Amino acid sequence: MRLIFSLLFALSLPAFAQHDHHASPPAAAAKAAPLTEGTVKKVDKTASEVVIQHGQLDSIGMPPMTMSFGVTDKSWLNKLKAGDKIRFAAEMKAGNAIVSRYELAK
Ligand SMILES: [Cu+2]
Repeated sequence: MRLIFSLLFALSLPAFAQHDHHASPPAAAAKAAPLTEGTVKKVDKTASEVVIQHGQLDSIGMPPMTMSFGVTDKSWLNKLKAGDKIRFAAEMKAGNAIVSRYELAK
């Protein structure tokens, strides 16, 4: 019984976090966000997504992981390729993580 209660309590926390997220300032803040290191793992032009192994992304509250992102500009899908090392900024748009800008890392 106690375990279930703890679980329910833990599950209720993200709801508060999300509420806070809605109140956070939009575009201007995201543009100023520091760039995060990432490695392109896959470019999916059909889905307009790019899979990136990324470092800590404070702008969207994510620890390092490999995941797919949408892109702000679809032409980026033709420029990026698997293996590219990039530095990028991410933001949440309509519930999806998207790359808001990037540059190739040297
Ligand atoms: Cu992630």
